[in-house]
Amino acid sequence: MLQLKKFAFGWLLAVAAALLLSGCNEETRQEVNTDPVAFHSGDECHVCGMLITEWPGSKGQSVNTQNGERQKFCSTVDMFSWLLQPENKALQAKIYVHDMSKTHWDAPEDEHLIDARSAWFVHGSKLLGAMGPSLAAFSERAAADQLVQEQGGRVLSFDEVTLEVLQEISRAGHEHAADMGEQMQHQMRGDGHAMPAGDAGHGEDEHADPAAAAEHADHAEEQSHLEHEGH
Ligand code: ZN
Ligand code: CU1
Repeated sequence: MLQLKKFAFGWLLAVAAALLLSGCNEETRQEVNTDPVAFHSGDECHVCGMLITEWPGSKGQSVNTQNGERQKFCSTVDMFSWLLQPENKALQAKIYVHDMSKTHWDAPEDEHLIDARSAWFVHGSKLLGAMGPSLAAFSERAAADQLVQEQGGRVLSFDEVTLEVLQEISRAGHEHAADMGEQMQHQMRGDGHAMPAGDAGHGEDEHADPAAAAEHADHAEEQSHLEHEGH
């Protein structure tokens, strides 16, 4: 009899412990906050390390829905280049980007972060983001179409942004950096003559060149005025 009681007690303890444990798990799961958070002045891009808020254009952030881990990105371009890596593709994550129909290209406001998976992206417009050529994000297809009409490019859904698209962007970025380098050399020489093409900018991360990067920012500023006329 005593033996049986002991057994029953032990069993009860085991059940209680199991309940407690599962209760704890339940709680940690509920604690994962997948809402978007603000970008702060010290935030660095998870991909390129640039200070995110110092650059124009749609930015991105990712929240792992399992463990709450967050990554922030200087641009939608860097966000996709991270997201499309094989090890991150299967990630269960909430992804956010700035809706450029609601906020200013130069300094996007975080209250206009939207779900990236249902957003539209304009690839190939003249708008320059943190990494040069951009993927401008919009909640509404019509707003994306409008940017294409004004500035060229084409509209892509979240799933249509592939590694091939990122390669096109990176190629365009290098050409852009090369143009910039050439222009600057012209300016420094003080002549308008064509010069041996030189390989300025080629084969170099354009971020390594602060002068070229500053040029990017200037251009993005000019262009953002166009974008905002209608608002
Ligand atoms: Zn970056
Ligand atoms: Cu960057």
